[in-house]
Amino acid sequence: MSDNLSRRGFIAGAGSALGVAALGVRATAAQAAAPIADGAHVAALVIGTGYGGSVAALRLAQAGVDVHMIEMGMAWDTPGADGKIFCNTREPDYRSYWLRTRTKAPLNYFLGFPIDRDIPRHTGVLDAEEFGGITVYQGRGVGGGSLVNGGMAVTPKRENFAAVLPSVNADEMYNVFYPRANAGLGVATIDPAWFETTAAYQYARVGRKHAQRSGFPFVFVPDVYDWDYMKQEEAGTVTKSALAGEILYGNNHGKKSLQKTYLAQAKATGRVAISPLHKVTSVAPAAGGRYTVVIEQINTSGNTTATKTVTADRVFFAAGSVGTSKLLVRLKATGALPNLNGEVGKGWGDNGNVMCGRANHMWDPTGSLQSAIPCCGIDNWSAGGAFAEVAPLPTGIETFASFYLSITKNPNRAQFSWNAAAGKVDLNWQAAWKQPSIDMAKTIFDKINAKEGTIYRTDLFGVYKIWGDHLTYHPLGGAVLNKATDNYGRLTGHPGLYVIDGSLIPGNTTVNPFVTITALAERNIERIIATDL
Ligand code: FAE
Repeated sequence: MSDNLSRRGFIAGAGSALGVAALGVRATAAQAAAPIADGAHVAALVIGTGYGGSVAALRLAQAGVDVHMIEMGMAWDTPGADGKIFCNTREPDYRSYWLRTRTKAPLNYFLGFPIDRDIPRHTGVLDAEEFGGITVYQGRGVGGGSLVNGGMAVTPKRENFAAVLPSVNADEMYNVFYPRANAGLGVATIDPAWFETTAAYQYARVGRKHAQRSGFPFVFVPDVYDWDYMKQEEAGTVTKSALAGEILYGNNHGKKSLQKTYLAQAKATGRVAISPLHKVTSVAPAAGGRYTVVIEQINTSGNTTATKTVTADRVFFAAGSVGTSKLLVRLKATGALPNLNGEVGKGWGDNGNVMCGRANHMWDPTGSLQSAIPCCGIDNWSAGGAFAEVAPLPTGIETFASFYLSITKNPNRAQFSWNAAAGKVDLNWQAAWKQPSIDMAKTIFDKINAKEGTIYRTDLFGVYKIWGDHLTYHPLGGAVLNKATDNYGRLTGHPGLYVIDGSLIPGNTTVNPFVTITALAERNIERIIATDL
């Protein structure tokens, strides 16, 4: 498509936005509330409502472009019979898992006993998506991963950035786009004085003591949780949320999910509509440089209730690393998007995630009250290739356990490929590929155990199983920047298609990923708006 043609496409879209605006605020609000109609035409269609999608929607709308966001998960704006939108980590119900009849908790044993339980099949908020060698946890719903994650909002150390995104100008990122992302997300750090005194972070202070006695740098980690709200939770003046174990299946109060930040701002422009319980199944070129997008509307049992075909001038893939990779690999292999290049599906990594617990002595309790929001970590990246979050075990009872999620420099990368016989996309990650992560995590915890005279917990991931090495929370890659796309996320071979989520990042961010996903999206959309509109 020529520049002129692409500009015409966007102007047509902007024109329809002006038409809606001329009808007044009520028409705009009605447009925002209604799901997308069969046969509709939109200027910009965004697949997914996580970090990348939310940044794209807000910035496009601010530039005057009408945006429709398509989200396969639920809206998560209506309380259930118990008055709560989300269920508690300790009492998973129909709201917890995406289309499963039994929970699949990341930490699935306690004292050696399995803790998973039966639940009704429902479009719940957490997807435990199983591939041959790994279970990939992802958020489902308006807000994507921000609905279920710990909110740890970490900017990588500048000296590590070249390994994270080698083709991106680090000066621009650290001077402009990381600050913009942190501001947009509402990132803040715990009050250090409160940290020293609150019972809710005794587990973190024990984690710090053990790290420092073994000579490891201990760092506070910023978060998007409202820290003042958490203080009020402790004081008993507001409804408890982080201090009541709300996290993995959604947080009802203090966490600033995307619904409260980027998406709230995007909706306030009047130009952004969202269709929840709608899943994109196909994108293919149409006449006039546009794209035909096929969307299945589903009910809360996951059954398709309608199939809609719409057209869009621009399509932004923001379905997350797994969602975007699966779509692109299938659409290339089945001929819908034949010009995508051979890099599509490659470069996928697990951010080196591995979990473990340590058994503390009886005189080192970690506390029965544990804030579900982590606030600190142990940095052994340069010496041992591991950054370990001191994570909570918010069971409500004293466990004498210290629990950690390590992010490691695991070099293994997997590839998504189309399995025509089975009609699905496979990922060739091997379970044994976690061994480098275990070895790197051991550079921290073997030393701490030796110093403290303690041992690993063997009862949290099975019977006599030390390592939580079967999963990741941080899928990254599959449509890597400057390989499957150009250096700003434009998919090669199909002008008007963009990738703007975690699939751009080649497998590792050295720390928790969403700040980098957000900052990269801010960088790319600024360029796309300036040059492609
Ligand atoms: P993401 O947020 O996953 O959004 C993609 C959206 O697209 C989802 O809402 C999907 O439902 C939707 N979607 C997928 N396919 C389709 C389709 N075909 N049609 C329509 N919609 C579709 O993508 N990261 C941190 O930095 N700090 C943390 O503390 C942290 N904790 C985590 C804890 C848990 C339990 C989990 C699961 C993740 C955690 N993460 C954390 C990772 C973080 O949430 C993740 O990297 C980002 O959410 C990825 O952002 P994307 O925009 O790539």
